[in-house]
Formats: sequence, structure tokens, C-alpha cells
Amino acid sequence: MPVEPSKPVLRVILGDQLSSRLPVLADADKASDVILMAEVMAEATYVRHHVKKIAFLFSAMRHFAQALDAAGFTVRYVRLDDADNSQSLEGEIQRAVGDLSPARVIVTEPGEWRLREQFEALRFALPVPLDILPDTRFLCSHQAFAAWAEGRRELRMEYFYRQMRRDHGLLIEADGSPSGGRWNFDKDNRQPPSKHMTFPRRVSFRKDQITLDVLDLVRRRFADGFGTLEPFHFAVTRRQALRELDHFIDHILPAFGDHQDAMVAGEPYLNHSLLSAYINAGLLYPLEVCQKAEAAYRQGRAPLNAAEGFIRQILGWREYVRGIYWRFMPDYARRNVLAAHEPLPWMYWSGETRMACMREAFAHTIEHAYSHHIQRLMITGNFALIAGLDPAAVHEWYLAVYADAYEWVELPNTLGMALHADGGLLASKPYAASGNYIRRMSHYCQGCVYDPAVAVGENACPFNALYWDFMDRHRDRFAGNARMPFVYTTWDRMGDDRQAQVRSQARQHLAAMREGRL
Ligand code: FAD
Ligand code: DLZ
Ligand code: SF4
Repeated sequence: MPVEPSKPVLRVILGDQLSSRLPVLADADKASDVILMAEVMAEATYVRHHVKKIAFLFSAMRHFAQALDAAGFTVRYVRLDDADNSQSLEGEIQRAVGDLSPARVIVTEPGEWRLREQFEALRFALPVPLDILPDTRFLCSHQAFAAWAEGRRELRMEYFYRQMRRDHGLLIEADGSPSGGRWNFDKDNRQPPSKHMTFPRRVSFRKDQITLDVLDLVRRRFADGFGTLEPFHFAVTRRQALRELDHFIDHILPAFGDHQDAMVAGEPYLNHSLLSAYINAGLLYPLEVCQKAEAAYRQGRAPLNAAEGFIRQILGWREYVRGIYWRFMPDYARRNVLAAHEPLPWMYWSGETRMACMREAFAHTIEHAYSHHIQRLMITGNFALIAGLDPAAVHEWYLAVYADAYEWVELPNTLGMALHADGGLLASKPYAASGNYIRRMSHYCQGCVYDPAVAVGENACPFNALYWDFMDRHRDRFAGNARMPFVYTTWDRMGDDRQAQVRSQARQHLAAMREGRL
């Protein structure tokens, strides 16, 4: 009797899962199983993604599919323009199941709640089982985060991070103590910009035919998309991303720490790594990135404050925000404890504003699908916080405009860290700052029509009155916060008349903002 060939397993890989070490590939039978990858409009349009983000992901997906094919896997790759493309991930899974009659479907857990819900629902629509496997690229599983969080009165990244350092043996000495005798060297990393700072050249890659085809596709299909498509010099393969990582470790990491919070006009990158888009899409593994940074320190090629500061962002913040996301979703996305309801002003999309600091952050965003952390937190995020912008609208903007943006990482950073809309679950105090902070930490104010030293009057920096008005509005919530000493003593010392002027100035700024005059 002829032996019936075994049914294939359909193995689904999403656009931000471009890693060969995922469990979904681990036990694949190259002779019979099929890998499904699909470019679909549903994912490319659920927010108004930056065109560079779409191009980066499609090109990286096509290159990854090519590498799988070369390694002997059978890949069913659906292109955006393919005639039968149903334009949704569920649709493409259903179509593949119809065509291939697999024994089962497996997929790695998606990074966004909405997609995991869709896959849960798809289970009931498919004639075969669908299994959702854990995403093993992360260094802290859902179970491990839950075990750490359980029973704690409040969750703080710093304690989570120490646990992660111990668990993964990163920057830990033989006796179990942290390297250098301290867990955190953040105090050394807050220097303002200095004229001695240098910014090494960045790696750029020649575009191959795959990338040129994708750029052409994105130009045609996303003509109204946000941002500029070219020049385009993202790494789109693991090999290229590794080159960019090595370049960072060798030439940039040593200076990563000292001026980590600084901002310099005309310098979009400073000494940041630009690795988030690659780590989040799966081209780099977070652990290997941390290990390379530690090796640089141990070999005397990078100071400890730089290596520790860098590792803390990935091993600490990155894993922590993911833990918060999955623990508190879906309720988390709806939080708005400060009752902020101001619609997102058009300047966030157009980039047009008289405020030099905001203009610069928007310009980097539009041009590079990138702005560094301090611009996201202390410029565009800080403004959104003190102007009382609606968290859902701000969240949608951040999710759209950056090449590294996926909800699991973007939402806690926006809603929790920048907007304090979760009431302090993620960060114990609001990152609100006046023009004085921006003047100290950047060069922006020198080229601005506004004056950071002025709170009321024609050239008053909008960050000043909006900052005080924000503090005043939320006095009941923040007056007792031990991490914000002197705020209300300073405000009270201004006296009634001055306070009234400041409030009135804040209202004028908001009116100007709504009318596109700010
Ligand atoms: P570096 O400064 O070189 O840092 C090294 C790495 O640490 C990054 O590549 C990233 O993987 C990790 N990292 C640093 N800070 C954080 C953080 N707060 N949370 C998680 N990981 C971190 N990061 C994203 O990856 N995607 C987002 O969508 C995103 N949205 C943000 C929105 C807001 C409002 C804020 C304040 C921050 C957001 N961040 C986001 C965090 C951070 O700003 C970016 O990770 C960082 O700017 C990426 O640039 P880089 O690779 O040059 O980072
Ligand atoms: C962001 C994105 C885009 C723009 N396009 C696709 C796509 O066409 N196909 C796909 O599989 N994934 C895409 N993605 C990434 C998904 O949106 C991502 O997997 C979810 O946001 C979960 O993190
Ligand atoms: Fe920004 Fe105010 Fe400085 Fe202008 S003066 S760059 S608005 S902080």
C-alpha cells in the first residue's frame, strides 16, 4: 500500500519575527512543512505608518524569506501586489490552510494585543488547530515577569533590572556583586551637550534589487504615507544589522553614556545606537547585543557607565515595558488618569511649528522615522503631557511614525513614561519639564523665536507657562510626590497675580496651538 505523505505544518512568521532561532522554526520538517509570510494592507495601514517603516519591514521580510529558501525551507511568500492577496493576516492563513490542508498551524505570539485577539478568534474559524508559541527572543517570559511582579506594592524598573542582571549574569562579578560595585551609573550619564562631543559616521548600505523593488512598491502604494522614503539606508538583513551593531560597539558605545540625555541641533543620532528597529524586527537578538556591550567593557574598550547604561535600556527598560504591556492590557490602552482630552495638533504630522525644539524632533521623525529617546520623552512627549493632549491620539502618533514602533514597546513608553496616563504605574513621577530643562540639555533655544527664560509675554517659551499650568491643574495628585520637591513652593511664591498671568498665557499658547500658530 502506498504510504500517505504526512500533512505539512503551516508555520507563520510575522513581519517583526525575522529571527531564525524562533521555536516556530525549531522542529520544522524542511521536506514537508511550509513557512507563511505575507505583506498585507491590514498591517500596513492600521495606523498611518511612516513609509520608511513599511519599506524597511517589507525589504527585511523579503530578504528573510530568501534566506529561509536558501536554507532549504519551503516558503509561501505573499507580496502586497499579488492578485489573490486577501490583505489580512487571518485571510492569508485561511487561504493557505485551504490550499495546503496542513495538519496544524503554528505562530509565534504577536507583539500586539489586537493581533493576538485576532489569532485567538481565528482558532474557531480554522478547520485545524492553531497554536500560539511563546516569543523566546525576549529575556523575560510572561511567567517570569508575573512571578517578579506578584505581591509587590509597586513595580519599579530598577528592581526588575537588578533581578534581570542576576538572572542573565550580565555585568555581575564572580562574588555576585554588580560590576563597579553599583547597579546603576545613570548619575554619570546626564551631562549637557559639550563642544567636545563627536559623532562618528554611521554605516550605510547599498540598496540591492529587493530593496529597490520595495521602495518602488511603497512609493506607488503609499503615496499619501507619512514621512520621506528616501534616502533609505536601513540594514535589511541580519548580516547588515550585525555590521551596524559591531560599528556601534567599536566606535560609538564608548561615548554612549556621558551625554545620553543631551540634544544637539542638527544631530539626529548623537551617540545612540539606532538598533531598536533591528532588535524589534528580529534581525538582532537582545541578549547578543547586551553581551557584546559587556565584552567591550571587560576588554577595556568601553567605560562601565556606557556599557551599563546601554545594557540597562535593553535588559531593563525594554523587557520591563513589555512585561507591563502584557500584564495590564487591554485596560492599559484606555487609561487617562490626568483626563487629558486635547486633540493632537496638526504640527505633529506636518512638522510645522515655531518652537525650534519641536521642529527639530519632528524633522528627524519625518526624515528618518527616528528620533532619539530624549527627543521622544522630553520634547514631543513632554509637550503632549503639559499641553494635555489626548493619550490615545498621542499613542497612535508614536505607533505610526517610528521604524521601531510596535504596541508592546510603544504604548507603555507613551502612555506610562511620557504622559503619566497610567497614574504612575510605570514611572513614579511625570517627566514634565519647562523650557529651562531644554535650554540646559540642548542647543535648540539658541535658534528659537521663543525665549526659554521668559514665562509670560510675547516671546515666552510655551514650555514655561504650560509646565506651570500643568502642575497647577494636577496639584492634588502631585503635591505629595517626594520626587518633586520645591515645585509647589516655587509656584506658591509667584503669588496670585503672577499665577493668573501664567494661566492666561498657557490658555493663549493652547489657542495658538489649535490654530497652528505656535
Ligand atoms: P539607544 O538610546 O541606543 O538605546 C539602546 C536600546 O535600548 C534601544 O535600541 C532599545 O532597544 C532599548 N531602549 C532604550 N530605551 C528604551 C525604552 N524606554 N523602552 C524600551 N526599549 C528601550 N522604543 C521602541 O523600541 N519602540 C517604540 O515604539 C518606542 N516608542 C517610544 C515612545 C516614547 C514616547 C518614548 C519616550 C520612548 C519610546 N521608545 C520606543 C524607547 C526609546 O526612545 C527607543 O527605544 C530609542 O530611542 C531607540 O533608539 P536607539 O536604538 O538609538 O536607542
Ligand atoms: C508593522 C507591519 C507592517 C507595516 N506590515 C506587516 C505585514 O505586511 N505583514 C506582517 O506580517 N507584519 C507586518 N507588520 C508587523 C505586524 O504589524 C506586527 O507583527 C504586529 O504589529 C505585532 O507586533
Ligand atoms: Fe523649545 Fe522653548 Fe527652547 Fe524654543 S525656547 S527651543 S520652544 S524650549
